[in-house]
Amino acid sequence: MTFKRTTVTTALPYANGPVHIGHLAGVYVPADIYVRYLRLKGDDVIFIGGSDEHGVPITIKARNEGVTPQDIVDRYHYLIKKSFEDFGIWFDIYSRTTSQIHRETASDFFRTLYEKGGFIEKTSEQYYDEEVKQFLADRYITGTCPHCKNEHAYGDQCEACGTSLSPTDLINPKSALSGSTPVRRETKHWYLPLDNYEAFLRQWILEGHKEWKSNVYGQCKSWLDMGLQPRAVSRDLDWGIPVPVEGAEGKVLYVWFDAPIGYISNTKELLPDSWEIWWKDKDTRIIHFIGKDNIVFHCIVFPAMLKAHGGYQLPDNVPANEFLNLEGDKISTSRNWAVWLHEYLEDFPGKQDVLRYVLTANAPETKDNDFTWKDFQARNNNELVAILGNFVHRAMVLTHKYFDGKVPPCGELTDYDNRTVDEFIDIKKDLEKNLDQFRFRDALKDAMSLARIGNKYLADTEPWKSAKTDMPRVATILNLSMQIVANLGIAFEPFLPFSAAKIRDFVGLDSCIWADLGKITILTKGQMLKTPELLFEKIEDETVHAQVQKLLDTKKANELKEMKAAPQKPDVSFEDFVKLDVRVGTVSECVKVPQTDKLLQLTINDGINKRTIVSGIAQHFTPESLIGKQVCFIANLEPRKLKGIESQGMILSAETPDGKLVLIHPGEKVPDGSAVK
Ligand code: B3M
Ligand code: ZN
Repeated sequence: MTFKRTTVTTALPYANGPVHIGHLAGVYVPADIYVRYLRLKGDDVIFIGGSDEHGVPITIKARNEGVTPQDIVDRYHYLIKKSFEDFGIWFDIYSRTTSQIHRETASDFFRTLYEKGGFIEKTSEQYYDEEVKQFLADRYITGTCPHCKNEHAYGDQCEACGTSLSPTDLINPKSALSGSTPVRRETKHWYLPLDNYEAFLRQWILEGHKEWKSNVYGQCKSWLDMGLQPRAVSRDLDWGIPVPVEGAEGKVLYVWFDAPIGYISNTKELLPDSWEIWWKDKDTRIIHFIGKDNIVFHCIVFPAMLKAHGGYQLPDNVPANEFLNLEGDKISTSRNWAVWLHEYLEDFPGKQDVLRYVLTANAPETKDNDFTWKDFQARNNNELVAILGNFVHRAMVLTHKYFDGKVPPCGELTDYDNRTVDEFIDIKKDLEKNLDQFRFRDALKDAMSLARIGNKYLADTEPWKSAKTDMPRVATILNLSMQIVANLGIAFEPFLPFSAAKIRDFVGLDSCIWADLGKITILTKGQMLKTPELLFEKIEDETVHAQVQKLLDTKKANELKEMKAAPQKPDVSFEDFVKLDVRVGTVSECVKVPQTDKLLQLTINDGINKRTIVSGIAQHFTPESLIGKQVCFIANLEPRKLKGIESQGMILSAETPDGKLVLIHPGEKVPDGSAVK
């Protein structure tokens, strides 16, 4: 198939949190590799990104923080945009779905479909909160899961057992807005009759796009085999783009209706006069990079919308990835189980390419994959440092040593030299094939093989040996080596843009054109090289241990958060309560009770006397740490003997859910003997 230009889009991330390694690995790094490759080839390409700023989760976050949804999206839009820029993911435009142009574009799109009779109007019963006078989004309804009896299930899903629910499945539903029991009320919505497009979609995808990745094709097939149903494209919500027809007050476009139109709006914003050729011309190829959870929207719903509208090209390919896990667990924003891009850059400044490398080498292209810090370290040390960095550095150092840093002249090539060049060109072809077919892991392996060829060439030709006898041969070897270095400055440009730019700078290469890859005449004789610098540095054990520790701390914090307080004991009467005599005293002495692990013997100044209390807290406090501290104690507990010592009371402490003890102190110093009431 021939085409003249390519429109590349990436999923618009929700602007309700920062972006993490899962986003990069799944969508943005592969898209960026692809776009950089097309640009190197001189193809006409636009790279469209942006934030998705509508939807219920944003409103929930805003409500929890007591700010407006606009505040939330403003905060995260700029943070996300900056993270992408920092990692070299350079969109032609990164805009937002709250822009005016998007509002108009999405509105017009809806109106066109509406006027063509492309929707069904349906009235159905939905939950309504009478206190706050609002229909409730599924996420705003909680109740008991009918399957596992978890009492905190949401109207769309039970997170305890993973079942998808609809709000009416919940037992004892409650509104998350007011806590009241919602009532059912009729509401009208517009539905896109996907079933009408089923035959067309079957033909277009199942017959027409057998070349799609098998995970994408398979998901489409199973959706189509299950049969498509009409889907509501409006919601009762006050955050979003108003439904632009009469009688739709208080209703907005469903976020998944407006978001993909965002690709078009952002193109319009970028190219007000020529945007149409990028979406409507039949010689344009459209590629959507997304994660697997977005497949149905990009392969089924959005194409049906475009088809219903008319005039638009459909995507040519949707190379969706599976998910990246982190150290064996699913990445989760709410559980803070992630490596956030902005935090990574604080801990590893200047090491964008290391992360890009690891995420590509390990990309979840065909199945879910795991990111581990150990693998990160190993790939950096054994691959980037030992192969790519090492070769570039060695070739530069040798050229400085023998030729004062100038590219030496190339003499006659030996058979071995020619075989090396041929092998290089063969790998280039493989690399191209992999890039063309969205196999970026394999493509990166090919690029690394090119660097390996360089290392092997130096090791086999041993120019330091010939230096004693045959300087013209040394010149040829180092000329060819430096040509390979320059080639790597091109080959790695899609994958490791920062390092590739450094390589090109080392050798004074201004242009970077894919067609030059494989040529051994890139550098001219006499060209001055820069002083060699290391491209990558070893990552030490301590560094990765610190990252692992950070995650372990997160895990611990999550576990504590999830631990529930013990159920309450039966009620006691006020009369019973006042029988307890609780007082403040100061610990004047404290020793461990011999031959026990748990017991401390404390002497307490209680304002009248000194009294002895024996307490089972030795595993939580050292005796010295308690001396001089004010504590609260029960003064009238019946004395009892512990290990032969009479204990006259009991010290009060709080016990955390994981069993740690914290002493109860008065908030400020009070006279000993003060009563606690
Ligand atoms: N915001 C979902 C996501 O971030 C959604 C993608 C929209 S693409 C048009 O996974
Ligand atoms: Zn459940």
